[in-house]
Amino acid sequence: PHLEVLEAFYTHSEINDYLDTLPDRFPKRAQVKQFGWSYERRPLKVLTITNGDGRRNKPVILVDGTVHAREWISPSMALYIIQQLLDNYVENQELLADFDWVIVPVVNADGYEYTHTDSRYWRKTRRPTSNPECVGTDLNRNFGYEWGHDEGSSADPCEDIYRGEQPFDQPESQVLRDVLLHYSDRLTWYLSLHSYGNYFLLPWGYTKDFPDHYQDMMSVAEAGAMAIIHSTNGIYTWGSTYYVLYPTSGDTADFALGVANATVAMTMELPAAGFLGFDPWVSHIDGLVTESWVGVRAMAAEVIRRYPA
Ligand code: 0X9
Ligand code: ZN
Repeated sequence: PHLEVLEAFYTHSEINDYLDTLPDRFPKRAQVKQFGWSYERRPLKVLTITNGDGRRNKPVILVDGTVHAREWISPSMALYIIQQLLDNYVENQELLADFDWVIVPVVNADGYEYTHTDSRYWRKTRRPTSNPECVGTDLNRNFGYEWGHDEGSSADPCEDIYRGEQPFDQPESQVLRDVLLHYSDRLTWYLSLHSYGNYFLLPWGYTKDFPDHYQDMMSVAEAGAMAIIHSTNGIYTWGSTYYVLYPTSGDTADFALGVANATVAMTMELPAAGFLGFDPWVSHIDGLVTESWVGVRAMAAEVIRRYPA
């Protein structure tokens, strides 16, 4: 069945069921692979979208969602991107001519499920820690590039930015690591969907130094921000995570750039909505995802223009 992305928020199993329908509906263009399981044994699925021309090993745009459980607009946005590329292909075919898209709508499956059933503002995973009082690790502090700095992460299992005992000691971060490394020989753009704040955040998170090619990444972010500013009511800020937001160490974007060889690595903080910012109403989804798509599409076009296959 088709998922009405604008009409509801969906659970992890509903999203997985939907992903599984796509290869049947788009046999030449959609492929679903399972890269592993969450701690509570939920299957973690990865969707690959191509234009079906049969050309192999095109450069890749890799998008993930729901690294943080409570950020519900993130999976909705991942699903909206999927539908733009599959159902609205005619309008977006230039985004798939020379690039393949790889989409992981829900990374933190257990945490996301927990926000539906128990605790709406849960952020971390659901794996127990060394402290019997406190559950869960922040996947966005658990990645193995410059992991473990006290600036930008916490060693305390009760904190929301708990980094884990070891890098990649969570099955979900292992899965995303494996996906990133699987495509690391052709990873042009890594985009991690979070909320909230209207930011395009670039590495590094762990240091105030800037990476090589920072200006090129800034140009991509600027293209997204300008497109949104010009054609919607939105407004975005872009720059290094360390300066624009706060220091983070062991996050996915730093790993994508530092280890997985991404040309451009970015965290997109989608807009706030609802009571605490993480909890848009269903009626907000349409405006949020259509505005955000303007930015994502413009950045994809800029990536394709700057880094032609
Ligand atoms: O703190 C985080 O993990 C992210 N913000 S959130 O409010 N969604 O929790 C920001 C991480 C940004 N890091 C990099 N872009 N390197
Ligand atoms: Zn987040």
